[in-house]
Amino acid sequence: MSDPYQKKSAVTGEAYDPKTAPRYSEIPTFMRTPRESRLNDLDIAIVGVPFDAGVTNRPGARHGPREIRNMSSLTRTIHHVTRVNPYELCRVGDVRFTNVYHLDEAIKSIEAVIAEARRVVGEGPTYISFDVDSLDPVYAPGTGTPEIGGLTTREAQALLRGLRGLNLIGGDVVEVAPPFDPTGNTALVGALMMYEILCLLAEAVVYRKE
Ligand SMILES: [Mn+2]
Repeated sequence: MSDPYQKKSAVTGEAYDPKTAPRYSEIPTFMRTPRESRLNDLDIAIVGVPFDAGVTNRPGARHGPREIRNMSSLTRTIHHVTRVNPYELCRVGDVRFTNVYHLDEAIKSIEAVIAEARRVVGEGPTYISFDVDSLDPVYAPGTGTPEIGGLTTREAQALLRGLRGLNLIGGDVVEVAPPFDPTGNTALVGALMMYEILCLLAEAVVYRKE
């Protein structure tokens, strides 16, 4: 079996094999995917939006994408629970953010939250936005608006994994603010939540093609 992570740039055809280099080397990209300059030929584009002008008090999340790129080198190719390999299913790239950003703007049991989310979106095209401040600050202190009594990382993983099979078209992770994240743990958590969403998206892309 060929190495599913062995890739060429979908845009330029340039050979790219992140596995040949140590994780801490090379220029960091999201999940060590090829860095692309345009969306053509990609199934899933990962985009970092360095923006925090809309926060109520403490800016800093503009540094988030770069730090998440760094921490995301820890993610694996194959999801250890679902066995999904998004890079085998889809062409994934880290695409430069160039557009102007337009700002717009309960704890039941996790099962109930999942059921309600699935009921609301049904079969329709669905976008997942994951705010890292939904997590308790013990897991994610590096954010502009920490709130105690938040979700655990385990609950958040269960929640995201409960969204398998939806008609997903995109997703994001917001509010990772490195200036308030001295251990780097929030960036790590952000990277791993991004990877959960990437796996969900990859399956949705394949489902729509079939
Ligand atoms: Mn928030």
